[in-house]
Order: sequence, then structure tokens, then C-alpha cells
Amino acid sequence: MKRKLSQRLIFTWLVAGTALAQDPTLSVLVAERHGKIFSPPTASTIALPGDVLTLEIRGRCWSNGRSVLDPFTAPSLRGFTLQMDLASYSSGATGSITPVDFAKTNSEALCGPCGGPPLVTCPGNAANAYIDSTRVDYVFQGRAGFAGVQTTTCAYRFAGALFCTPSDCPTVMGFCPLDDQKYLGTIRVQVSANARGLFSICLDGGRDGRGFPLTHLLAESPGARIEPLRLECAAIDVVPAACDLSIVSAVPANGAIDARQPHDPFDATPQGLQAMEVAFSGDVKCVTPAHFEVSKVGVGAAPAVIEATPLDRHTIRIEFDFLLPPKAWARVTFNPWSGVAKRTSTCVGFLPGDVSGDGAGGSADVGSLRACLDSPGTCDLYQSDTDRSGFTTPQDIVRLVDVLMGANMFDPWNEVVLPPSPCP
Ligand SMILES: [Ca+2]
Ligand SMILES: [Ca+2]
Repeated sequence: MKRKLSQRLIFTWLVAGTALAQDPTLSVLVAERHGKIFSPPTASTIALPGDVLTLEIRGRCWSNGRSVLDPFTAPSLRGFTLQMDLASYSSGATGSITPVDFAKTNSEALCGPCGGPPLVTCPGNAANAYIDSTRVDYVFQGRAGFAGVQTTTCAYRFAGALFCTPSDCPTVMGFCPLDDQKYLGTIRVQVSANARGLFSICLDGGRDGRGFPLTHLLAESPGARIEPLRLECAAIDVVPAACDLSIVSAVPANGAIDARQPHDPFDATPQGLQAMEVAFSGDVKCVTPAHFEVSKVGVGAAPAVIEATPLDRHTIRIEFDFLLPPKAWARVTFNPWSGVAKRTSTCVGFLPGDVSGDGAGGSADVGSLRACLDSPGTCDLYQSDTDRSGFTTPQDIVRLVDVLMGANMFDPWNEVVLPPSPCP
């Protein structure tokens, strides 16, 4: 192993000084997204539901399994067969990224089940998967050959071959490292409306029923496969559609501290906020749970927003996947996906006993609760309804003292403090 490495290093130094050991590589790259052209194409991008992306298959470093491309002995490339990995179309969290018009052109009714032989009624999808052999960077550009795409199977298959004899086949078809990629094919895909998460769109590295690799390169002598191959996928992170709103207010209000009991006196089952209302600067119909991010200052994990239900034109009720934990701030951020600068947040804290909302529980809060009782309507329930009965009554004063002193099953919350609110 050591000797092999030193041979590589010497050879690398002799050939180019910068060449890196690399297997022949086929990549799926994003060349265009929603009208934005990437030059050069990129290995990763974000996309919105409904986006149409142009993907290109490119190759580099034909070296017949040699660790470094040798321009004197590298085989010429005689042909290629590439097959898209059908499973990668649904590799995100939900939804799919499929060839444009996939449902119309490759429906089971027209084409038969995926994996089976295509029916004669299958129209295929030549408009959205093709090889442009006139491109100057096409791997066989300017040479007599064949280029075609079979789209009547669900996993589209690209193929190219040169009409040449070993003596006049091109001898060197690419250099390492990355600066001489050759184009092999194009596929246009569409992100489904319900797609979310990170998709990895790939060529199929598997083998057919006879053990033949579904994606392979052929060297000059027919049937001589160039192996091993490296397959690189396009990473497409599907985020929610842009929703250009900002948070205007919330219930509980930004900076509010829930002062109620964290559980019943004789039952440790946690109690707390699992929902809040958020008002926005505009119509909330574009808001989804995926637009919210929750971070937390204090103990325990941060919850996630799992429901977003419009209450009226401007207000959403959001629900968390678990109760906001005590002795912590939860920062709820709305991400409109139209620029980091446009994010807005609201924070809510949970400190049992802190009726005054100053971030510390103590005997002064008993006085605050008395003031709430003396002047009905001046305090919110999250401050004054210590026992979570739905009303503020003298019983809440008794419960507040229990919470602060640590009576029954309560931890003592007297003199517990919260850090400052993470929201401005
Ligand atoms: Ca207080
Ligand atoms: Ca009460």
C-alpha cells in the first residue's frame, strides 16, 4: 500500500504536478434551475416545489481503472450506457423529482409497470431527455456515431457509441482533474408540489438480471468495460415556496414568560404551551409548517412546528410537536425563503412562578399575582392562572407559593432565573 502510494505521488509529479488519483467519474449536475443558468453546472442547489431543473450528465477522467490518467495509455472511449436511478426520484423527505411530464409520458396505463418491458402505446419523453450531439463539449462531438435516449422505460437510458476502428478512435477523451468534463446527456426534471427535503438524483450503479452494469463506459475494443466507475449525484434541497411575510405579533406576545405550573402538584405529567398564535404582515395562505424554525435557549431539545392553521386572513395557529419545556426560551423564526435578512422571530419563555415576567421567580411574584387579582383584566392567563384552571382565582396564589417553595411534586422555582430573551 505504501509503495503504491509513493508510486502514485512520483507519477503525479511527473505528469502534471497537480493531477489527483481518480477513477472515471460520471456526474449528474444542475445546469439550470427556474431560468437560472449555472455556468459551470453545479453539484448542489436549492429548489422550490414546482421548479423545473435542467440536469446534465457529465464525465471526466477516463482511465480504465488506473489511479492516474495516463495520456499515453488511457483507453479511448468507444461508447457509454447511462441509466437514471429510479429510486433517486423519490429520495427526499416527501414528494418526488421526476422527468418533466413523467406522469403523462410514462404512466402505467400507457407504458406498463416500471421495470417491465415498455408497451407499444408508451409515447416516451424525448422532449425532456436527450443528447445534444452538436454541443462542442459533447464527448463524441464531430465524430460519426450514434446517440440516443430511451424514455419508454421509467429509468431513462442514455447511450452513445462511435463508429470507429480502434486505430482511428480518439485516444484521449478527458483529463483529470475536474477541468475537462465532457457532456453526455440532458434530462429536465420537475419538483413535485409536495416535495420537501434533500434529494439525491443519481445514475444507477446497479446491475441488470444478467449481472451487467446498468451504467457503464466502453473502451475501444468492443465489450471492454472501463471500471471501476465513480458516480456522483446531484444534491437538490427542496425548500418551501417563498412566502414573503413577516411576523407582526404573537400570543403569547414576544418576550412573554409562561409562569404557570409545569405539572400538577401530584402528577408529574408535563404541562405547558404546545401552540401559539402568530399574526403576519399579509395573507397567510402561503404559510406552511416548514416556514418555521424553532431554536431554544435553556435545557432540553427544541421542538418543531408540525401544524400551521389559519385562524383568519392574517393569523396562524402553530402547533409544536411537544410542549415547550420549562426554564427555557423558545425562539420561533419565520423563514420566508426569500432572503435571510427577511427572517422575523418571536420568543416565548417558560419559568414557573415568574408572574411578573422579569425572568426570575421569587416572593415578589406573589405580590404581582395579588395585583392581578385586585385589577382583573390587567394580567394574561399565562401569568396569573398558576394552576391552569382557566381562571385567575385566590387558589392560584396558594398554588404559586407551592410552585415557588417546591411543595408536593414541584421542584422549588424560587430564585430560578432565565437568561435574557434571545429575541430583540
Ligand atoms: Ca418575577
Ligand atoms: Ca387558576
